[in-house]
Amino acid sequence: MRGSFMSFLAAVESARSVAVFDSNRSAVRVNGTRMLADLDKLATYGVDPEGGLSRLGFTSAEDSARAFLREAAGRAGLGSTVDQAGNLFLHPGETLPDGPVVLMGSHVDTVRRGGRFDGTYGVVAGLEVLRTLTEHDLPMRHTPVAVAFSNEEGALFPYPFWGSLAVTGQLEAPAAAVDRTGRSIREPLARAGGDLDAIGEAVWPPGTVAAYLELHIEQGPVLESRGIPIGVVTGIVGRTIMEFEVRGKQNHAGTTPMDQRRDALVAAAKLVLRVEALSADRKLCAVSTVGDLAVEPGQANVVPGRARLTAEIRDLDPTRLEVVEALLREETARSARQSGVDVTCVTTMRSAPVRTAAPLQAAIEAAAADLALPAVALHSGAGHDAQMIAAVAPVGMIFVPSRDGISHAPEEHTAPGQLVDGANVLLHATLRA
Ligand code: HGY
Ligand code: MN
Ligand code: MN
Repeated sequence: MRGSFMSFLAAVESARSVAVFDSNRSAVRVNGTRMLADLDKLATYGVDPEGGLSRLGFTSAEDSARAFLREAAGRAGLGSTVDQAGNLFLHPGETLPDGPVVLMGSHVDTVRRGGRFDGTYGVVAGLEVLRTLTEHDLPMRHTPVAVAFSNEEGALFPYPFWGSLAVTGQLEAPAAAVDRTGRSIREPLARAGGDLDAIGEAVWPPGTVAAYLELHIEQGPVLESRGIPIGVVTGIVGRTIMEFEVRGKQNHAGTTPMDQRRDALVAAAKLVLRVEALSADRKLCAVSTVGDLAVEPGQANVVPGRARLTAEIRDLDPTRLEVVEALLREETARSARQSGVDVTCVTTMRSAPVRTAAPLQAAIEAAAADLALPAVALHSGAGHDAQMIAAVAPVGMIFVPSRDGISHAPEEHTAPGQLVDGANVLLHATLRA
């Protein structure tokens, strides 16, 4: 009798402690003021006099931003580690745990004249969640770790997703990596704390990451136009980048008859329109862009002899990307023959579309519901480190609205309250991961 009364008391006590534990967990919130102050501070690194931030990967501006993150982590009693690929990890304790970990993060490098939230928000929110979990001493199944992946944008060293490719063993020929002027990545990587000769050691052993959660601004118009604060990302588009070089014949602009020209820029201009038509008119892929074009020698009185341009295509369907890439090569070769120019084409990047993990989508939805924040499922038209990590671990992504759908531009903006809401969803999704 006494035994059963004691076990009844024990059951009551245990139910009560579970209830207290659960209410502690569900009541916990990030320190929004602290996180927003970190974002403000980070917006001071890489200010471009022409507007926005030019905090390109592997530059001193990015080094300063990363130093600030390490200091902020240190002030919170957290440790920091840089791996051979230049990825920065912030973690409880002195050393990076072996795993399994729940990883939260993104990148702090920007495009030229980019915004202050793309990538940086996910890293700062990851740090804030880590600080919150530590302060409240909330037990977790897996150790939480925040990460700033190196060179996600690839704006200076044109190897986008450098850091996330390295940790997943997908980085090809890193030793040959150079910027557009031919300068090796070796020294800038070393300055960031990496080591080109040992970069293979950055690869994560299987099972290291139990879950990867990336919080990011949407960078598009869906959430704002629907008035919904949280996006649950279901998939991320794949992307193919091709670099074309068009060689014509440099000649005098006054004396060369129009029917005797081999104008590299005119041929390149036709290619620009062909790339646009792939998605805009022919609907063969979701979007297609020429984002870079250089003309040589670039003088008003010279028929251009050489033009270089990029073509970037994106879609959720890998087969469509393959078909469009092959078609663009074939049609460009045919058109070059007709125009009397030579065209070479190199595909410099292919990233596969990915689906996010259903259990993490569910964790994000449940976290938003607990916080009474409406959420909607959507896919990402932008690329993210999550896409690379999906090769080795389950990934989940949370979006918050972008004002006017603008990103990769100085006007990029998300309201402070929406930033804090997103961070709280990250916190509660992490607690469920
Ligand atoms: O270009 C992208 O989609 C990413 O922002 N790097
Ligand atoms: Mn970006
Ligand atoms: Mn980004």
